[in-house]
Amino acid sequence: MDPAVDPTTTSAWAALGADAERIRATTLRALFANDPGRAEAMTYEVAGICADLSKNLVDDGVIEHLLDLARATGVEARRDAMFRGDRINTSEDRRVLHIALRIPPGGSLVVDGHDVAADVAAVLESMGDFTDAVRSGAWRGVTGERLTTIVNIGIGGSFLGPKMAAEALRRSTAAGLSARFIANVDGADAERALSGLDPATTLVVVSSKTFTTLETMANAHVVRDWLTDALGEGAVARHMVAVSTNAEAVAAFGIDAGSMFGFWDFVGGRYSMDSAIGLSTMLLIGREGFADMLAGFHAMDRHFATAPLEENLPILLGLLRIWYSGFLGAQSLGVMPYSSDLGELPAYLQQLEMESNGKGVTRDGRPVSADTGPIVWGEPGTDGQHSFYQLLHQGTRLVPLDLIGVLAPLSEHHASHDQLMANLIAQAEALAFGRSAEEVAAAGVPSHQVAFRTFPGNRPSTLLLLDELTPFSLGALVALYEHEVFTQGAVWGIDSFDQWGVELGKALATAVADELVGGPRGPHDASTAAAIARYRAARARWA
Ligand code: G6Q
Repeated sequence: MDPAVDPTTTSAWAALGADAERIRATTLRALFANDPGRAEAMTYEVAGICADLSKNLVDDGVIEHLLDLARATGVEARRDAMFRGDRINTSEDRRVLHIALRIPPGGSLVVDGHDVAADVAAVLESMGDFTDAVRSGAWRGVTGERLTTIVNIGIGGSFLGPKMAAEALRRSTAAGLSARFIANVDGADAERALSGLDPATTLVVVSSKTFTTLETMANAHVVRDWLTDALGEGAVARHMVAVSTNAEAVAAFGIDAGSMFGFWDFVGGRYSMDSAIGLSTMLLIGREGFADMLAGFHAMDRHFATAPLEENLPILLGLLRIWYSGFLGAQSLGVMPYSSDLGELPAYLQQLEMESNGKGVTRDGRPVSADTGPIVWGEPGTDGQHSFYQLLHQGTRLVPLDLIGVLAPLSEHHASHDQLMANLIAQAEALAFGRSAEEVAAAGVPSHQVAFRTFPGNRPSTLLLLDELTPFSLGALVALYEHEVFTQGAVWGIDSFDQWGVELGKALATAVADELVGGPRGPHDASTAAAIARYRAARARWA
């Protein structure tokens, strides 16, 4: 394993420390005033996405030293290792090849003498055939009715991507088809998803890489009972399919091998929405739509793999995150899509960023020496403007933002779209440049209110504008985030592809679950023991 370079020991890190002093002493107003070409020079166009980085708290010196940091920590070599199929997920000894999922038809990626792109193409083909059959009505339910509602059962990486895509690609979805999602082991989730549904027209996709995940298996049994109670045992074969890497467990559950769509351990859960985990997406938007989405992913992959560092958008975005957390004290990253259809994007990115880079040891097992991944949060605009934007404009914390907009309207209400985009653009402007006390006073604000109505500005944001929201642009956008996450992890020298912190939860709950229903009690601290006792007492009233 190549040892990770400690980024804080590099000369680039020292130079950035000095840069931070300079940047703290200046303002975005001054940076723009001193450089009329700033906006143009810092705007990048890749795969239908226009990214304006100019409202970030950086100057040329910062960018130069961030790029030096990327070179010193071997970001490009690590990227190349991923694309080659090296086992860069060292703690799990796995390759990291989600990029193989979107190699165009006819392409190949030979790893250890085996063409993984051919495997991917074969699964895509069977997904496509199944999708065509369901959409044409060649595949029907046991009563002979067409299947029009897809229920995806899955959690984490087997849920967040498909859910986000279903909402984002609403306008690319065939009329008459819809999807619902069950993730949480809370029975209310299943109750809500199944409410009003007709089992005879429902297709259930059980999505689980391992096919052992407690929540998913519990929900799969609930839904199987719901189907078979209404339609008989024969319903499973026509109404349930599986997406998994675990053929044995799928068979044991009672789903036929021919109704299973596979993928591989080189695809991490949070990197799997473009694998067979995207079956619900393909059913909604069709095999051609899914191919367009993969083409969008691939376009960004090629950019990431080949563009020089200084023009490489995912690398630049990743380095900006490191700048804010390492040098300007930012704890979080706000992602604000100005599009209701992208409303699930913050939740999707929370997992992608925080499960990938929320790590405290380097890939060779040493404690990290700088803060790692930011806390990611966000809500669609303009909703957020009427609540937490107060803190963003006038609070004491630095919160860098990604503001995301779609140029083409996503509804027939074009006047609303004008308003939506006006809000996006005006917010970015106000956050960056604020309103000085002089400007506020000059606007006629009474002097006793001037302090309260002054906006300091200097609040950084990145403006991401998609030409339109299509399968292609969604793929490109997600790949952009995947690779900026990669960049951060490479600089910090962490393994962005394991998730031991999440694994712990799976083991813990199993032990406590036994105790709640009367099993042997383990030694616990007084607080935990009291919570268990309280629940057992409550349960005695209804069990
Ligand atoms: C993602 C994580 C995690 C995973 C879920 C579901 O990277 O590994 O979110 O996707 O725990 O796992 P299964 O797909 O195996 O059910």
